[in-house]
Amino acid sequence: MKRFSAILALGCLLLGSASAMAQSDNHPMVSKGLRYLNTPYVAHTLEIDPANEDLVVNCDEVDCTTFVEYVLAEAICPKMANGEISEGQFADNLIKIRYRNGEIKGYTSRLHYIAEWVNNGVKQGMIEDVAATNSRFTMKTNLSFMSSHPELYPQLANSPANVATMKQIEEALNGFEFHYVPQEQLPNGGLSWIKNGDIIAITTNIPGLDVAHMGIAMYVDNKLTLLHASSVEKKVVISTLSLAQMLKNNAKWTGIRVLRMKQ
Ligand code: 2YP
Repeated sequence: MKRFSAILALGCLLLGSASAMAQSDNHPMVSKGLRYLNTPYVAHTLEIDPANEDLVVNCDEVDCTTFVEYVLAEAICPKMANGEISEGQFADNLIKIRYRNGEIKGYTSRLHYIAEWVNNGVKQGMIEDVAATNSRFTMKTNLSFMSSHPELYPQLANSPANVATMKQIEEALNGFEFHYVPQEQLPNGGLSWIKNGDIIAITTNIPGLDVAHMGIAMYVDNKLTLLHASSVEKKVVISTLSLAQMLKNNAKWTGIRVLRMKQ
């Protein structure tokens, strides 16, 4: 396992102890996710060294995806006798979550598209696709966003080879159906089979993209809300709007995929 900044990883785990008392009765994804409340939203924290893809652990600045990844990596850690979790286990989980088959082999080995992030997580036995077994609605993958917008990604803008590899990855991922809940099928009160702590991936009509945002399902006063790193509020928040209302308010958001960590 490639070394990473142990201090930062330790920070992730210490964050846990800061307010472990709060919400201790909640699902681990919620109780550990709540510890990130008010953590600043910062994009591109994984793009530290475009020439050298290595594990980045930075729980002090998160985007929607890294927030879910850090919480999941911690939530699936077995607890040690003293209730702590090991830094090495956290890092190993994070590599399994973030990289294809748990192997860091350059920028394109990172699971950039959530369609593949989900497939990998299911294959590695870390998550299950609960929308697949509870919703009859499906979408088909049609991914091309990264290879058609290389200028948005430093590791693509300067590397035709990486763009070509991303194109191959996109082609391999395309044409597959996945289950989701269309926006108009999601009530403010959520659905009986969507539980606290479920991972929500918000589907999109942006050409070439499958998912545009992620977060953690959290019922508040019988309303299904989203615990997420908000690029609008620039920090981790519990949405004041219901998830259903958030979808209605964003013309680019079409529905949700629902994943669940395996305990
Ligand atoms: C991902 O974007 C990136 C990964 O490269 C990156 O842009 C793509 C296709 N993938 O490793 C990862 C972590 O930084 O972010 C996410 C992005 O959501 C942002 C982060 C957000 O809402 O905070 C994932 O893909 C989740 O939804 C999409 C969204 N990307 C775009 O909308 C282009």
